[in-house]
Amino acid sequence: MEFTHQLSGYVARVEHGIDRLLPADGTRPSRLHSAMRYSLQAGGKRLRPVLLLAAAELFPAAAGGPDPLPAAVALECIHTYSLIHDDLPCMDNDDLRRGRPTAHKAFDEATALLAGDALLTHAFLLLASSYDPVPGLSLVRELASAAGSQHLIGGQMEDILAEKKPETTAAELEYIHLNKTAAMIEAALVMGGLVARADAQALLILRQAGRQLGLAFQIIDDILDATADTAALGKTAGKDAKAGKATFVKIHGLETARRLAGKASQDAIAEFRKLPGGAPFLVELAAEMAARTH
Ligand code: GRG
Repeated sequence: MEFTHQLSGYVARVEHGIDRLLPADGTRPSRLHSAMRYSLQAGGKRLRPVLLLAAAELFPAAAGGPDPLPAAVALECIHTYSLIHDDLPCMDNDDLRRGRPTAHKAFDEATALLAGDALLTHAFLLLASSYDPVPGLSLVRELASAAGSQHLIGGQMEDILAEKKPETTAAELEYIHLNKTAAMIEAALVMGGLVARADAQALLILRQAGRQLGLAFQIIDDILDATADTAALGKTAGKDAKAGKATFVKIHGLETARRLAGKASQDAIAEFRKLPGGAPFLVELAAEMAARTH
């Protein structure tokens, strides 16, 4: 109960932050700002910003330090841009996201493309205008790295290339998942630590925990794509198998995929326990994630 209460508190802070920190509805160009808000305010689990806020609160400096909320919103802006672009006809060509028509279905392709671009840019505007050079510069570096060509975008590129190949190896799939998915989850925890002036050792623990949690998250996403239905997921289920995509389920089978997800979650939990106070909220979040059904 305590966990659920804390989680809904973090999510409410994120929702409020999104509303406050995005260009206001109705301001020019209103079609673009509506499209940005349409995708960003469509719900979603808010996993990454919640991780950032929870990580920041582990450290005593957080109390008198800068507000982690703009960094949390910046991270969700980047995540949402990546979903908008991923759904475009030139990529996954999907109709449903977060239980609603995708941005290019609700608006049009050009508007969806621009809304994604604008969310990406807005993330860095938020960081640059909300923080002093310390920790602002390190936040910019962390987010740019996680979202850039060697992580999020690089993982997406390799994923697209893998779809065209007859076989994907387990190592190639792990590369895709670590970069397309885990890097942003890793960045969430590290950025929380950076805002709260965590020391180098704590930042390393947050990074390692994020990598394992991100891997677990994506393996579970693969399992859900193969086993859950569209209504429960709020996005098209069974899409990976239909597209012949390499997934943990396809390469390792359902049982092994479940075992690997369990192992990655446990590894993340072991790292969280090394953090100040044993990070009970993050430990429980990792355990809940392992059991998620959507
Ligand atoms: C277009 C640069 C670019 C990248 C796209 C995020 C992404 C990379 C693709 C989306 C497809 C996918 C399965 C990505 C793996 C990460 C993932 C599971 C994203 C969905 O994140 P959730 O489940 O979504 O946290 P919500 O809607 O809850 O925020």
